[in-house]
Amino acid sequence: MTILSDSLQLAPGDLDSYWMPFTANRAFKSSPRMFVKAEGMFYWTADGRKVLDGFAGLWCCNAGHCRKPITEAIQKQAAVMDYAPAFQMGHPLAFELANRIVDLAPGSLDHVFFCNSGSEAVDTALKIALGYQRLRGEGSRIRFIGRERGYHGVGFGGISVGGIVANRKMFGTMLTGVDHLPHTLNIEKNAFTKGQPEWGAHLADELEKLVALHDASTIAAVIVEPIAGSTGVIIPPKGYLQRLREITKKHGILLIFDEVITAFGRVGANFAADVYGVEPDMITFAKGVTSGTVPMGGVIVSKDIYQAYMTGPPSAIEIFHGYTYSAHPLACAAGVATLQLYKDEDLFARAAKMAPKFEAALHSLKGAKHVVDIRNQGLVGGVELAPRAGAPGTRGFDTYLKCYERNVLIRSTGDIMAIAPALIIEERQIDEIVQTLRDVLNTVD
Ligand code: PXG
Repeated sequence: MTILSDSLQLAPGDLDSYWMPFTANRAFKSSPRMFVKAEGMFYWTADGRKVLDGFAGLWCCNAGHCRKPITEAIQKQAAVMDYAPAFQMGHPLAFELANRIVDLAPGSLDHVFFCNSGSEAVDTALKIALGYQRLRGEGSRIRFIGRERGYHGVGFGGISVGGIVANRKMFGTMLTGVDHLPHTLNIEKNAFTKGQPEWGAHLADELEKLVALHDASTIAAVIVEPIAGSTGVIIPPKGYLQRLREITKKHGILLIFDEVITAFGRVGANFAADVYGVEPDMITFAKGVTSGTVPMGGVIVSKDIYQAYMTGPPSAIEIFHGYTYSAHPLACAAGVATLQLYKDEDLFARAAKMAPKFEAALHSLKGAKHVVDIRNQGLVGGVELAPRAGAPGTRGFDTYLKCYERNVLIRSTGDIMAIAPALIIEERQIDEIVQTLRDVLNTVD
């Protein structure tokens, strides 16, 4: 059998069947951008260009591409045992991976529920929260609080607590009983802040207002990304997450950190919870756990939450939730090998060491054409451009395309350019990304 990636040649019509996600399908198919190979910090395009990956795929390939220890572990597992039933059966790698994740997790977060994506992780965490409240006799706590500009994937739970209009408006009423905190981005107050902004901790107090409005006895959980990634790299103001923690604790509300982007080294630590010194009740993860090689996601829950479920008769199923592919053997093999590679190469510390260099390089774009703000933490960077009058997002997308044409992959989200390279990035590659962006901005109107 010949597959397209063997021949690399596409006949007219080959692109028709695939309905691409979050993509302008017709524009793409009239001018496709196709990757066919990846290694380390690079992709190769179908027409043979080598592209520096400044975005770790989609925030996920934290160890770099096609790393041997990971690809070999996946290959080996595929040949030894392709699949094992996920319900009422186990396989050793699932337990090993859970143990390793718990070893990395903060404080009392000590059990892991596996699923296959960030979206599933979020829906799982929301369901665990509702069940937990009910099990402890607080069954009236059925509301969730999310945040404006939050992205929590595309399940009905995730879009309900999320705060992106385009992701919500087409899809009906979603979950009811959801309210939202204000987002924390304020360019007037905080433009060009390196790391955490000084201004904005008080925005967490808005949670008190929502509690006053709905009453604590109706609220199950608050979910936020410690750093909002998809909506343009919004770094939490100093003290903000601490305040959310205090208020949730005071009112018996669970706090969920959605760390799908920020976990596993992205911010120069195991989790953003470590960087900001705040321990939530649950952490959702995906992406970096397998360095993007095999789909996997999960929820790390506190001892207290797990124990609340372990109270019925031992023969009873404790949670009626799970997926055919929860803890899939290939994903677990990839996960174990990935976490081992992070450790062997000390990649989280490497990211922390590289972060000041990344910060300095990014902030050298202050004064570059169109740039109105720059934000960063660890190896996450956002460069916000002024929008074109009447055409928001187009300047960002043109910038993205032009960087790609110059062999650098970053990402645009509206008019914000997001940069999040693999943790193996070299200094000169950071410089190359930033210089390319600077050059491109000079050519974009
Ligand atoms: N939560 C967060 C915080 C995320 O960033 C999800 C949940 C959903 O994960 P899945 O695996 O279901 O896609 C995400 C995903 C972008 C971009 O360009 C971001 C994501 C995915 C694709 C693109 O910002 N985040």
